[in-house]
Amino acid sequence: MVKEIVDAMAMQRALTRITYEIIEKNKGINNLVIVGIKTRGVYIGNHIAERLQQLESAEIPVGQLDISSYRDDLNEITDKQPLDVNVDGKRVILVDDVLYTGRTIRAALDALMDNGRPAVVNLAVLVDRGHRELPIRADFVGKNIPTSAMERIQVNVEEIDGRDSVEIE
Ligand code: 3GP
Ligand code: 5GP
Ligand code: MG
Repeated sequence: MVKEIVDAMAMQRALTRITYEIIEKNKGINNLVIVGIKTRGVYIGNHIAERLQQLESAEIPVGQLDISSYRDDLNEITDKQPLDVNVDGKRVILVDDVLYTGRTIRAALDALMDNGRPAVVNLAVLVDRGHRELPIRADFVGKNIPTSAMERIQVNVEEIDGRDSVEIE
């Protein structure tokens, strides 16, 4: 059974709220860089960058981070460049679609640190579904969705899935 819990409108509002929170916490947008974790984190990061542009009239760089070679539970070896943006000395907003065990974020932090020394790293996620296995939390959360381990959250983004929504199955 699939149930839609966040529709396009609610997703837009959540991302707009997160954008305001980012501006408030960083006292502006000076030195900000968004780093989206592939795949859907990148699209969510782009949405936030668009809002920042509308609200603050400034272009924020959006990088893409591929953490596959940094995971502790998968042994994927790639020779691809994991990060395509400069984070040295920047205020980094790391963006992912779903936060679950926290292992992806742990890997993402490793990948970031291998590519420079960010001044600050904050985490923004569209959905926090609980079940953390590491001491990691998000600074900006679109929606907290308590789940059982058997449930799956499906995040749909317009660019890949043809619509913006969050479903639980
Ligand atoms: P994403 O790369 O766009 O984030 O992990 C590969 C894809 O499978 C992810 O897409 C994610 O959205 C989706 N997915 C759904 N449920 C799970 C899950 O329980 N674990 C992981 N790792 N991915 C899941
Ligand atoms: P973690 O590493 O925190 O366990 O999981 C985070 C990553 O796994 C996210 O990037 C996300 O893509 C994926 N993930 C884990 N659980 C889910 C889920 O229920 N739904 C979706 N869409 N992605 C998930
Ligand atoms: Mg993801």
